[in-house]
Amino acid sequence: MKILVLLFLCLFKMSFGEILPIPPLLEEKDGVFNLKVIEGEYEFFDGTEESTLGYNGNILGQTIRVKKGDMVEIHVNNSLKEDTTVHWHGLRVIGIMDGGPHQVIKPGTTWKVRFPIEQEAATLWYHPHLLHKTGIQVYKGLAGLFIIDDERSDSLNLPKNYGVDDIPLIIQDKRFDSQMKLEYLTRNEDIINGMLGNVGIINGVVDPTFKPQLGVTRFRILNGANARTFNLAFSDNRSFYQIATDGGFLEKPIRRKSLLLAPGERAEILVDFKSLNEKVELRDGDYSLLTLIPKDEESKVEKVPKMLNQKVKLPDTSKMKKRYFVMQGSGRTVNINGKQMDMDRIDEYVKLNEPEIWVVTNASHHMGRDMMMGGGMSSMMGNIPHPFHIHNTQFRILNRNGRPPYKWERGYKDTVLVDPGETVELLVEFRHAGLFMYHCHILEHEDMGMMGQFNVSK
Ligand SMILES: [Cu+2]
Repeated sequence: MKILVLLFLCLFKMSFGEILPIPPLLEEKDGVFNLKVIEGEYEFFDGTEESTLGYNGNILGQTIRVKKGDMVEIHVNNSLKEDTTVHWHGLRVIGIMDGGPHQVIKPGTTWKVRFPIEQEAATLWYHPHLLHKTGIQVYKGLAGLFIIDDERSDSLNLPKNYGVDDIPLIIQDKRFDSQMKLEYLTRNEDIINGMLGNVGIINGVVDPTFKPQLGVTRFRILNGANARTFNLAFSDNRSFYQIATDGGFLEKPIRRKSLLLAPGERAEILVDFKSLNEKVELRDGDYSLLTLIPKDEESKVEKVPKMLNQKVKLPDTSKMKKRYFVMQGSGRTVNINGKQMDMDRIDEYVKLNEPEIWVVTNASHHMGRDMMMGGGMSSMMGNIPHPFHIHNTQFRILNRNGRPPYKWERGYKDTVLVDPGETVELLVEFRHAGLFMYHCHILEHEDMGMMGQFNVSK
């Protein structure tokens, strides 16, 4: 597969080695963030124009950056010929502002939301969530970052210069045919695995190059792929520090050599490039996603901070209500608790501000994590890890099959990868009322019905 891809790349002489584009920060106008959903034209490879979708551009979206305590107003204008929605993934907001499948934005109309930012500093994102159409709309380009700052993130000695030493990486994969035209759901296995690509894309570009300063660089990594879980590592096996999970900073940096990131998940990492003499690659398996070349410039940050966030104190969970979710089925039969998504059915009724435990099981049987870009792609039929995402909350992972969660997943999470045969217990709490979704973040699974609705009220 790899050789095949390389052959394609050579034949087509791609935009290879292009400098990593940084999604620009979206500027407020009269106190409003304006997003226009547009149909674009975009060349992933020279001379192969694709029809894409973007927010205020041909592909992806500008980065929305806000501060805890802000009242934020966003207007989303849909200039497409089809419906869309915009979901603020990871954000705690009331149901009608959540941007799920009920908040349809009709062609030619503008959806206006206004909400306070009440949660801590984190790297969130936004993307469409239209019933049965999330997969294709994200695949065609709709995804953007939503960054929250707070006093803590401002005061920590971390790289903070956006686009210089604080680098967003939206990692995706797309599949191109022999003519390098974009494909979507053209194979039977796509229904089972979700849409896996044969080319890695970062910030909309194939195999880009980035020149980090010589010192500590921060990467805010989003897995914005439809279905692929990336196992990220550097080609020289250098270690790095994970500093944040989906919903905020970890208590302290965790030293790691690889980072498994499922669709929908984010992580922030610090990498020290002081010792970078020649190029190093950020890879998934042996597939190179991003090439890093040293820049002749010192960075301002030389050290990794010792502490990042308050100590996590979990409440006594022994008497909390437990709610059970079993992800099962495969292909067109994927479901949760035997039910497929129904817009007219509310599956769970949850009390506002009352912490409870969600017990989430992946009822597939065998281990099947051979998903790397550089690895085989055929061996995951059926027994697929499912990334479970819950709207309107940042939760804590209490345990995996009864064992404590990994050190690096003890921060706030909104998406958790559940392996076949695994059960995870999540401490959830909802601070905003309304109707929300929980679902698998393999977008084709979501589109096929692996989703349910819960109502939060007093
Ligand atoms: Cu799934």
